[in-house]
Amino acid sequence: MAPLGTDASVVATYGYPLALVEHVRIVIGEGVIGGVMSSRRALRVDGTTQSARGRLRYHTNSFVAVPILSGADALGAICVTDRVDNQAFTEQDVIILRRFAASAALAIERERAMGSADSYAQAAAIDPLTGIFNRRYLQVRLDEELERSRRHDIPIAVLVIDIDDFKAINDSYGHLIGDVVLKDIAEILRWSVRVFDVCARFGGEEFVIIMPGSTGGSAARIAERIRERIEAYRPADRRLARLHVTVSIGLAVSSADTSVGQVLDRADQALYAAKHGGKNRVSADEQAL
Ligand code: GH3
Ligand code: MG
Ligand code: MG
Repeated sequence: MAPLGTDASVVATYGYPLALVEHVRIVIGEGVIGGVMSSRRALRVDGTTQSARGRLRYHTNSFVAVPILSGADALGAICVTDRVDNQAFTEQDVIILRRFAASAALAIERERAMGSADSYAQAAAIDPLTGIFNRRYLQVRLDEELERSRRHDIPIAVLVIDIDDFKAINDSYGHLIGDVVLKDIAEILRWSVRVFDVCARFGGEEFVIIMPGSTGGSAARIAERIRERIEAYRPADRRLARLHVTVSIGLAVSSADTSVGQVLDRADQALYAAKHGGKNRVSADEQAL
């Protein structure tokens, strides 16, 4: 894990407060702990020999430091000093500490694996440009929500939101500005919905919002609010003062036997009608209202 020259720090102490040492920077390859981590070898000083690794700060001259090893990596080190009977540490003490270190290595590895599993799961669900959910997550989540809506007999409204003439925005202002607009629109969507609604980037310049428990009427009001907010949106950059962004929105509501594909399809048909009707408007599937 820790190549030469990188830092380690003290994360746990026994017998004195962590606050005394948590700021101490341990450079791998330097000093007692850094040396044990880079050499991957335990160090025992019995008090009769002087450490070759530099000045010590302990009360007694006897101490042991053992590396916490995981394969070829040193994850950390366990260091003990001041034996309670004031005797020097023995080889037997080193053996006992190695057992502790082996258990610690397993625990640290497990924590790390769980931490990275979390971030992989997060990365797999989030669109990196806008920070909202991606299409894959949306489809899984919509399936779960439809299942739940059948069990509890509650409706689900779905909005499909497509930026109008986005290609022209890219062509006039460039792709990077296009990306800024996508991020800002995602942000507007996020603060226009309720906490339990799900916003996702469905692809390109198209977004989907799932609204569990929402009827067609209340979803239509939220859709209209989103449309107005985006029409009123002005980018922070003053060079873009003349940039106007609008969206068209299609709305559908699930019924008892609707599949993910069907409800998205109906919202998409409604979106098509909104585009066809002149853009910058909300259009609802006929079953929604
Ligand atoms: P309409 O009003 O009919 O929706 O027209 P439109 O121009 O918005 O639709 P069209 O599908 O013709 O163009 C979508 C554009 O979105 C084309 C594509 O280059 C752009 N686009 C897709 N993904 C991204 C992206 O991640 N960043 C940027 N900047 N542009 C993107
Ligand atoms: Mg578009
Ligand atoms: Mg589109």
